[in-house]
Amino acid sequence: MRIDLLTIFPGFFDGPLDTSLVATAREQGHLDVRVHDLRDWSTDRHRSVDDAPYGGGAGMVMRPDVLVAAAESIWNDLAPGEPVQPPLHVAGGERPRTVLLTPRGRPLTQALVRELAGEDRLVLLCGRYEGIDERVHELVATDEVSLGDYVLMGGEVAAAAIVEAVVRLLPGVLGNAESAVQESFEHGLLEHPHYTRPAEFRGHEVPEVLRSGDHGAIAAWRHERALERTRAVRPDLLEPTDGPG
Ligand code: JCH
Repeated sequence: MRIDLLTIFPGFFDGPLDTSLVATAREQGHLDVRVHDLRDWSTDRHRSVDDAPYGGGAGMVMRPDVLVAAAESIWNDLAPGEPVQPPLHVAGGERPRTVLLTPRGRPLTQALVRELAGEDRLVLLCGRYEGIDERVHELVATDEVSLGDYVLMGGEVAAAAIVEAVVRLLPGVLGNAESAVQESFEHGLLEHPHYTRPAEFRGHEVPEVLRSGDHGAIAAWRHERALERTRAVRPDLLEPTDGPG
């Protein structure tokens, strides 16, 4: 899969993209991630990407000209400033899935992550300031996604979350053992508790059943603990119509 990230803080992604499984996925060729500085599509000598809001009010808004130009370049695999031929999207097809991170978007769920992981290409557009000109929502975004009901300072943290969640679903990225575990977690319950050595630590013991070698009993215990935890902190997940899919 190829993922293009558009941001005014390209350095933000140095950590997330060079760490752990994401770094390995890139080295092994499962993932081609490219980070682009939105200012490269600015046309004035100050490289500005924002402007004052029509109608007044505090703060600044991201400009549609810069963001639309950036998206069109990326869709067509062109460098900043290279002219884009009409019809202004990828020749011979649809534009790639282009996700605008925003607190007003559809909440990120494992179901959406699975859907995004099935794409050949993703474009993740990170705004800053008080928001993004509405024409960018209309002309660029195929999806508007929120990380959750709280306000971040920009889209970068949400984009990094999408990259991690999507990359671990790419074929070949997780080993077989981890993939099998993942399937069970995707059935809509929170995780059961995990333990490693020692069997007793500061007076806290590993439950006897986990040391029994009885795999049926272990599976039943884990399912009970998962249900218990889900009931306590996320009862909404147990509603048949309202789960993560
Ligand atoms: C963002 C901001 C006040 C936005 C600018 C771009 C995503 N789940 C989630 N929370 N926050 C975001 C997000 C994504 C992109 C941007 N901001 C800051 C500040 C706003 O209005 C209340 C909107 C926040």
